[in-house]
Amino acid sequence: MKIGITCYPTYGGSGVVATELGLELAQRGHDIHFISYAQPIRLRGPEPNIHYHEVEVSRYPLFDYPPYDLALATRMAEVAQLYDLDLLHVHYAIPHSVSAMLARQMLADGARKKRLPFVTTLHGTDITLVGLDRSYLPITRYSIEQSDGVTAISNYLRDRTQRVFDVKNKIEVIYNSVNCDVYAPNPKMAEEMRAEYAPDGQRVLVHLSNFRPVKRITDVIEIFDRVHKQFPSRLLLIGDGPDRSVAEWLAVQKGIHDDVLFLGKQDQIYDKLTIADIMLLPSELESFGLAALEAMACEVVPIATRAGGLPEVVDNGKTGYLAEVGDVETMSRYAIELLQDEKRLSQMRKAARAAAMERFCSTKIVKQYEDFYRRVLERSA
Ligand code: GMT
Repeated sequence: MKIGITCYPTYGGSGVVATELGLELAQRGHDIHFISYAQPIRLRGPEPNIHYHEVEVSRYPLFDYPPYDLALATRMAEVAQLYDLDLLHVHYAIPHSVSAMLARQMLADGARKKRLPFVTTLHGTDITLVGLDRSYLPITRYSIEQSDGVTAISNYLRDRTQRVFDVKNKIEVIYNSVNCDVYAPNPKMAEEMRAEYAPDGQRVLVHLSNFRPVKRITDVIEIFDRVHKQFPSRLLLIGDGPDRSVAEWLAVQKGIHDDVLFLGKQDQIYDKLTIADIMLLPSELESFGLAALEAMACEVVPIATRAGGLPEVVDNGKTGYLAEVGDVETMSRYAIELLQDEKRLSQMRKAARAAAMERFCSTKIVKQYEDFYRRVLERSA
């Protein structure tokens, strides 16, 4: 198949999922065309069957708000025509789904009457936060209903979209995935990383996010502070965003700043995961929690909240731990008990990786998308 993929190319789970899916599809012989305003960060150099088409957004002085969605729609239609795409797959509804809808219409009404069905994958905040804004809700609902196929990354997100948006079309759940060959324990890499980040044999906890309020970064610091009192340990904070300074301030207040390493945005995270024991993800809400899955694949045990889709990813007590949002005492207790019990820690690490491989490996999930695309193409023929 010839597939156009649009996503947010910067740091964020939806862009990562879209890019990894594109790479996996390309390896399986499909022709993949990424269409976005910048090259997706996880696109590692030239790859067979992968193409990238940049969307230029005009900065004309009249435009206080440059119309990216229109430039994207135009580029989608051009690329689809030029490379004879079979379908578009857009990740994150706003505004990608609306642009795809316009591109489909332009081509259908054009001289060559080309068909261009599009699939929308919902990732979370496009529904739970942004989509509920009154200025976006009606058009988001409309573009979802107009999609030739809709998927959501968890049952939680599917149910919430149906309930809150009251969309009429079927939403299929296809879980997020992880490349289990890249995200895997790696003793050689671990040695290098340990020398850099935990040279004195400290325990390593890790957190990965965009540091937005929904991630509750101060809870991460609170939990680490309690663990740090019990064990020599380090906290690796990967990512950046609006709550970084409040986290830095709290770490200084608690006198643990030297052991809290702010690594900023990183193109690669699997290397850092090789030395971590525990991933902390105390989010207010996660529609899926890709960070927890990436950790599990690397044999890092997630301690997360019982929020949104996280219980579909983490099996409490088997592949990680779940607690109520804001319950830093319970999450700290889980971390301390686990680090005190090497046997239990080792069992849980293995169980976490086994679950990642069994349920979420990209080689399995990519087949679900291929099957879904085929059904969409058949339906819209
Ligand atoms: O978490 C964010 O704010 C970023 C957002 C995104 O678009 O990257 O993440 C959402 O999509 C990820 C990939 O599907 C999911 O793993 C995250 O759980 C989801 N975030 C939320 O639901 C808050």
